[in-house]
Amino acid sequence: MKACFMGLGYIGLPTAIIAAKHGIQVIGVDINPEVVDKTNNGCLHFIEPGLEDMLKEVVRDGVFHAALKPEHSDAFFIVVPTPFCGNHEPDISYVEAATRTVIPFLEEGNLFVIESTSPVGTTDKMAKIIFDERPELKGKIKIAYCPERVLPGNVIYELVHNDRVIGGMDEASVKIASDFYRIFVQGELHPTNCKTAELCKLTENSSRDSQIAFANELSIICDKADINVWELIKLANKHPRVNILQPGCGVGGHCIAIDPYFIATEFPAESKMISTAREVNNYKSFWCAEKTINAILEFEISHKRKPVVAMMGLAFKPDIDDLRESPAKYIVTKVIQKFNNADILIVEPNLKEHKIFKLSDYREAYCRADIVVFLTAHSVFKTLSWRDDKVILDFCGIFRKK
Ligand code: SAJ
Repeated sequence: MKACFMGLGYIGLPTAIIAAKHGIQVIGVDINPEVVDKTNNGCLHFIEPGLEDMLKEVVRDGVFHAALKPEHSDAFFIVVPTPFCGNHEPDISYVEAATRTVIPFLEEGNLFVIESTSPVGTTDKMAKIIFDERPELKGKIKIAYCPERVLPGNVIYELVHNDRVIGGMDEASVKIASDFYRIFVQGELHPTNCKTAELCKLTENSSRDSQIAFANELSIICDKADINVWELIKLANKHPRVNILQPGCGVGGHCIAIDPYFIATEFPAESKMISTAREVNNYKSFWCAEKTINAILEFEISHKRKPVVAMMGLAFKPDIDDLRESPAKYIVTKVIQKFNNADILIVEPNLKEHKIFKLSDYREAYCRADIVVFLTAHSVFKTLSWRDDKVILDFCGIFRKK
């Protein structure tokens, strides 16, 4: 069995490596020559615990190699990004480009799978592109959509143990795709059609976005009502059928902050709640920036001097170094733009340096600051003690006080 993975990013590379570890001969393809070189040298181009050792092993054993072009294989996997354009419309041009690249290498009996998060109908569109160019392959290859659902930081475990949805163009495609994933997936494989699988992936992330929006909306209500939102949610969650998530300074990352738009732009009239959840979560970041700006202005008026401000966290979620779509980064940028010559200390303990922000040590910043703004709930911040002599804006529940 030989498999070709198109895209060596956060999902494509780990999946390719796990497949290679399970006896499949794997070629990983990327358009970036640096990624290809690094990968062939056994080096990861992003952080994922445990993965680099596995990469070194499969490269050394000769079961995996990276290249700029695909090769004839039994199965092809499209695992490239699907970003969105300015108006939040999904951009499937990478999926289409990768599909067009593999078309000349497809042969009778092959399996073609899309894993990239995609708007509903993408697999059908790619099938049409394939058969327009290679009509002789109609009915002779199997086509499926099989989304991933792993959490960065726990990818090796989740790739193997999570259940997967296998959406096939027909029953035979479901069967052949399931046979492939069964080689390394210990979770259950759930058969369906392509469109349901496409919407299922978008639904999972939209569901989480909506649940976080509920928590974020509660936090704004509680602020106005002078109620501790952390205590409120803890108490409400004592109900056997209530499970409210935690508020924060908005929703970031490359999945939850993006995927709901793939439903909202395609079904604008129908997706009221999904669109509103996006608005609520975006508004929460704006609200946190305004709160910070007001706290600085109030301090200036009451103390007749500018405060030292510590902005605690830049990453989009706790204990990672990933700043993509980060609400914390957005808030820090807004505050700096407003007070460009103020004494603002920026803290991100998971980064050594940043090309735009000058970073400070978290203990020093906490000690020096008059106003402390907690944006990301990094574990190290929880080692700090509450200080009554500081203005503390705790947007992510470090101290869980009002
Ligand atoms: N967040 C909150 N409150 C919470 C939980 C999260 O504000 O109670 C925020 C985080 O701080 C972060 C954002 O939500 O800014 C997203 O973080 P996350 O940990 O919920 O999710 P991601 O983006 O790292 O990964 C998600 C996962 N999807 C779901 O949990 C439904 C993951 O399983 C997917 O594979 C991934 O998206 C993806 O690639 O689609």
